[in-house]
Amino acid sequence: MQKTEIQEFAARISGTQSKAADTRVKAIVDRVLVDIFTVIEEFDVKPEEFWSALSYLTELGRSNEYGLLAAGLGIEHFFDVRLDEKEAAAGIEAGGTPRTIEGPLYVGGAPVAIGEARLDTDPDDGEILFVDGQVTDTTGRPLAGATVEVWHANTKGNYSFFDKTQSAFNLRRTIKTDAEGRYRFRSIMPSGYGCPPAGPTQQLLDRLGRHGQRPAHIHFMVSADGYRQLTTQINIDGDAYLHDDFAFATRDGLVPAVTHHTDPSALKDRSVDRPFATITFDFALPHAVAGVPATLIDRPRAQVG
Ligand code: MBD
Ligand code: FE
Repeated sequence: MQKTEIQEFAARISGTQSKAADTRVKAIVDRVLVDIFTVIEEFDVKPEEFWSALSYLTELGRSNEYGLLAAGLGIEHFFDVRLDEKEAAAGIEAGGTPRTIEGPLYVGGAPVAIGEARLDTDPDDGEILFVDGQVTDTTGRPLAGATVEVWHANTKGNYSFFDKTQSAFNLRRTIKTDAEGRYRFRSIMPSGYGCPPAGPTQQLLDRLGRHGQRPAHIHFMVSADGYRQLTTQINIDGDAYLHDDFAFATRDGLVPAVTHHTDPSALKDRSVDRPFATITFDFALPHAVAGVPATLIDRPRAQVG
């Protein structure tokens, strides 16, 4: 089909000529159809290839991997970059901790603790990890009573809830900052995540000649009244995939130093019987401003309790 024929056909399908209904949906469906028809023309897509693509999407839904593919195709990161641009254009104060993608493995309803928590409820012989830090505004003023939600994978790279061998909320907690805006937790060092090897996301990545690995990381959602909510992650320095993340989530400012401790007196001070690691990471939040798109995205999330 010629370009003008494609445009006329798409316009009939999407109802752009008819009475209003949802003009935004019409306009987007129209564009998507023109783009699909154009791809079919330019690449001479065979009907067999098209129906196999539909089967792929069916399987993607059946496997609950749409969110995973969105991360792997960089679409979730793309939205981060756009929000950064919108914030800059709106004059949001500088100095806030960089955002990065939420990913598909958040679960709402984790146990709440004041000031400090222990995240590892299940046995795991991973390295003991202590993380602490302070939540402040962008001038360094502490934010007491801020909410720090944290979640991460175990040493197999798996997340509780999605991995039914783990107990509920293993490696997931909500910590309220103390009077000085501080939070701290004990956990175990996570391993990097790998896409399910037999799943549809990895299947497409294979066809692109890409791996489906993420560097070891810890997710956070930080919020305080009057400030912009922050969704971010820290990466574990030294990971082979640190700057080769299949989800494109590693950003400057999100790779804190990891200190390993083996000194017997340090073990005694922490009341542990084996070597451990420490990470300090502070969060700075800009003030909330009316008229700027929200940072916390309204999207389907698992919620327990
Ligand atoms: C993860 O743990 C993750 O953080 C993302 C973005 C995608 C898949 C698994
Ligand atoms: Fe993750």
